[in-house]
Amino acid sequence: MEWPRAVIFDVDGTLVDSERDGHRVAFNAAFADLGLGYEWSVEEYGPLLKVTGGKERLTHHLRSVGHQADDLGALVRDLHERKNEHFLQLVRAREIPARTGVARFIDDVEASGVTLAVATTGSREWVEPLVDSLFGLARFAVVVCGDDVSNKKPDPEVYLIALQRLGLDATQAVAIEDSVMGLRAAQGAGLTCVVVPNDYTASDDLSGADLLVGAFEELGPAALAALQDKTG
Ligand code: XBP
Ligand code: MG
Repeated sequence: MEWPRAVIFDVDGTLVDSERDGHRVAFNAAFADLGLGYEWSVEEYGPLLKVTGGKERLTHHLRSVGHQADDLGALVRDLHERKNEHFLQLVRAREIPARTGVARFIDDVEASGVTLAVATTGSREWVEPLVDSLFGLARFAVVVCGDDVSNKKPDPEVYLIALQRLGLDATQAVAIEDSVMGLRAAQGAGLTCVVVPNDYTASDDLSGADLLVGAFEELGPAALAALQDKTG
């Protein structure tokens, strides 16, 4: 397959259905560990996803509720470490599922000789075990995480690093995303971007996507190749 040379996958909401019953549950368990009395419902967590990065999301929430702390940064780091440990327990218990159809799509893309990569805001400490348990980490030539960037999505930095490590320019790869923040990051890096929305992101303004599909079952190597003609 001549084009694309690589497909770069987002993680949360794209490779995995990880937010509603995963990160959100883990954040709530971390709040409970410290007896803070906060609990994010399924409904209120959706808008919070517009703040990318777990630590940034915690900081945003604590400031928005006027939480008084001597050292807010230390509290956020403690909560986020606890959250990631709770999330890793869910990963080990295989409670975080792959999105429907994505494993087959990965198989088909890989069988076409296309290089696989990951570009996520998530923390490496859980990204690697989760991707390994569901798909096999070694299949991904490059894995760039939130730890590796100064600016998280919608900043394009994570995708620019992925392209640099792949040794490709933006015209040679395609990004697969679930959200408007991810779409902006990918297109900000000059990438063609396919969006497969989910329950939390279906209401995002995804009109700028180079291809918008309702499910991974609608996506295959041929659909990707056809994008080259469209985007030139
Ligand atoms: C989604 C995010 C992440 C996760 C939580 O990442 O914004 O912050 O919600 O993970 P993406 P961390 O869609 O780019 O994969 O707490 O590890 O940040
Ligand atoms: Mg995502």
